[in-house]
Amino acid sequence: MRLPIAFAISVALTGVTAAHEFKTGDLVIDHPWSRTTPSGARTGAGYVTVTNNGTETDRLVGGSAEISEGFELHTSVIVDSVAKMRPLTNGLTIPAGATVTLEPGGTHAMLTGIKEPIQKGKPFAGTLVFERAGEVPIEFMVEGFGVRPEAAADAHGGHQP
Ligand SMILES: [Cu+2]
Repeated sequence: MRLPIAFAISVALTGVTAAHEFKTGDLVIDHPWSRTTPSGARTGAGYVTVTNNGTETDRLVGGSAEISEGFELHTSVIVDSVAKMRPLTNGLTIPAGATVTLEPGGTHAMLTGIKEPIQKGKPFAGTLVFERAGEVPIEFMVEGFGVRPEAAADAHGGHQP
C-alpha cells in the first residue's frame, strides 16, 4: 500500500506551495520568506522566487515590508574571500521565460530598520514592486535560522545598514 501514501504526501506538498504563491500578469511569485533575527538586530532579509512567463523582460525594482522601515535589493559578492553586499541600484532583471531566485548568500531584499525581531511562525505582509507589473502585495513566511545549511555561509551577521 505504498502508492496511496505517496499520493497523499504529494497532494499535501502541492497544497502548501499553492497556498503561498502570488500571481500578477505574467509573473509568478513563489514562497516569499524571511528568517528569524536575534533580539536587537536592526536588519533582516527577504527571499523569494519570481518566474516571468511573459514575453517581455520585467525588473524587480523595490518593495516594502510591514515590519521594517526600509527595503533594499542587495547582491552578495565575494571580495578576497570575504562576502560583501552591494546595492542593486538598477533593480533585478527578470528576463522573459526565466526564474530568478533571491536566496541566502546571493541576491536578497535587505529589510532595514526592523521594528521588532522577526520570529519564526509569524508571517508579515509586504509588497514587491516591478517595473512592468507594478506593486504586488505578498506575505513573507518566517523560517528558523537553521532551516537551510547554506545559511551559515551568508554574510548577514556582519552587514551594517
Ligand atoms: Cu544585504
